This record gives sequence, structure tokens and C-alpha cells, in this order.
Amino acid sequence: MSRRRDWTGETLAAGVRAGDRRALARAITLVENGDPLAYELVRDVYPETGSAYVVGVTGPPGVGKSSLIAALVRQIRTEDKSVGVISVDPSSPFTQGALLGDRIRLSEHFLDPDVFIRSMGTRGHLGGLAEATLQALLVLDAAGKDVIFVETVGTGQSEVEVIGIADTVLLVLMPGSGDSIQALKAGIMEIPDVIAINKKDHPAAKTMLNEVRSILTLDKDRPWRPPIVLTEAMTDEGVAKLWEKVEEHRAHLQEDGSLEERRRRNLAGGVFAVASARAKTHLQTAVEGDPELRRLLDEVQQRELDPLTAVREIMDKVFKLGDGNRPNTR
Ligand SMILES: Nc1nc2c(ncn2[C@@H]2O[C@H](COP(=O)(O)OP(=O)(O)O)[C@@H](O)[C@H]2O)c(=O)[nH]1
Ligand SMILES: [Mg+2]
Repeated sequence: MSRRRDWTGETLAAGVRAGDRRALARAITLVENGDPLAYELVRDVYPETGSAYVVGVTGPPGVGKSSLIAALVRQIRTEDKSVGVISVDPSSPFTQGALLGDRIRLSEHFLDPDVFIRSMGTRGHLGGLAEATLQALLVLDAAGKDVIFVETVGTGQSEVEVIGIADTVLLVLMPGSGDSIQALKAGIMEIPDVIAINKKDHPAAKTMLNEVRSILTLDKDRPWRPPIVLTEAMTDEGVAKLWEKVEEHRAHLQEDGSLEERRRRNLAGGVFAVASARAKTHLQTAVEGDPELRRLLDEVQQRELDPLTAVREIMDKVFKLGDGNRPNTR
């Protein structure tokens, strides 16, 4: 088959439904490029999605997220389930540096037809990372993947949005991830569903475990107490246990009926995140392209116009909001 096979909407949808690698690769490239064909594809297959279990994997760079995903994929393949991995690294969307590392770590799975791995970029994407990831996820879901991992670094609004679509959120830390501990403690970072402390052979791993444990005990009222698992991704130590905990979380959600509720909330959040990102892009483009609106910004800078009046005028003109846009009116 030639590399530059011309896909039509129909052959692409059929290929995706069949889980064909080339179709999946092509579909996700189209997603990344914000191509209309990708939009149509996801619209068509969407009613068939919802069977994949989505695990968000988050945590600071270098803690071993990709390595741990590679190990989890090995574990899951022993159960004969199919897997998709979407790795998102917004700090280097255009360079291959960080992504190359992921490739090497995950490369043992590249020949396995039931594993599909993809690093995501967001070239020219109106709806940003949230949109590209959501669409890619739906493509893999439609392809019948049983489990889909979404990897992202742990901080920043767009990462929070990306991970917000997961059924189970796994936070990966390693000894020395002090910033994450502070963020958890301060409530800046949401409490995840499962925590892995990776690189457990490190002398400070136990200290880390105790710190995380003490933060979690502050919050006794939650129906699910996030389990903490010590892992060593390179040797698979703790990996089976980690997967067991993820599955226990899934069972917990299913038993108390909250999986549907969570998915409803996640999807609503996804729609809102994408709409916000698109609105922002639209706003920026409109202001840049309109000398009158640009002049408002100059007036603000010269203190001739206060910021909120400028906001009102910009919103009126770009979104035609009318009276709903008056600050603090009742
Ligand atoms: N000693 C040790 N090194 C690990 C472990 N897991 C990952 N690493 C190494 O840590 C580095 C970062 O791993 P990577 O999976 O790319 O982290 P990510 O940025 O969180 O995805 C790599 O050099 C890995 O080989 C582990 O359990 N023990
Ligand atoms: Mg990684």
C-alpha cells in the first residue's frame, strides 16, 4: 500500500472502525491539522464510542510516566486487551526531542497490532490541545481500543483540561517531586484517583510515600481514598499492583453508579474547554484584524479608556453580546 494513499471520508471511517493502523495514523494527523475530514470522521463514529476505558496519566516531566505506561501496556497485553496511547507534551509541540524519548520507551509495542501509540502536536489547531486530544481519543475509542492512556505533564490549564476527560486519573510522582506535593497540599492540584511513586529504589521513596499519605489523610470524607503504589517502571515492580488499583477504581465507579455521572461531567467539561479555546482564538484573530479594536487597546495603554470598557466594546463587536455583556448589571 502506498504511503500517500488518498483517504476518503468513507474509507477512513471504515479503516478506523476496523482498527487499521494506517487509518488511525492518518485520522490523528488530520485531527492535529484541524482538517475538516477529521471533524466529519469523529462526527460519524461518535455514536459508537464510549466503550474504551480512559486513563489519564499526569505528573512532572521525568518522573517516568512514559516508562510506566510502557510497563502498564505490557501488563494489559497479558490480559489480551487492546490499548491506545496518546502522549501530549505541550512544552515541545513542534520539536521531536521529548517525544523521541517516549518513542524509544514505548517502541517495544510498535509491532503489536493491538497497541497504537501516538505523540500529539497541535499544529494550527483552533481549539488547542483540549480539542486535538479529545478528537484523537474518540478516534481510538471508535477503533475499539479497550484501554486508552492519555499522558500529559501535570501543570497548566490546558493539561488540566486534557486530563479532565479521563475516567481514572493516575498521578505519577518520584522521590523529590516536592512541587507536586506542595500543589496537592495547597489544593492547586486536584486529588488524583490513583498515585504511583515511581523510582521506588531511590532512598527517599519512603519519605515521599509518607508525605503523600499524610496529605491524603487530611481529606477523609471522600468515597474513594486514592491508593498509593510504589513502582519501578524499568523492572515492572509494582506495575501489576498499579494496574489492579486502576481497575479497582473503575469497579468502584461502576458499582456506585458514578461512572456515567463522571463521564457526563467530563464530556461537558470537554465541550466547554474546546468552546473556550475556540472563542479565545476567535477573539484574538478578530482584535488583531480590526484596526478599531486594536486602537481600543492603545487607548487602554494611554489611560484614555479603562480596561472593562474596552472589554465591553470588544465583546460587543466580536460576539455581538449586547446587554448581557454589561459588567455587574442586575
Ligand atoms: N531508576 C529508574 N529510572 C526510571 C524509572 N522510570 C523511568 N526512569 C527513567 O527516568 C527518565 C524519564 O522517564 P520518562 O518515562 O521519559 O518520564 P516522563 O517524562 O514522566 O514520561 C528516563 O531516563 C527513564 O529511563 C524507574 O522506575 N527507575
Ligand atoms: Mg513522557
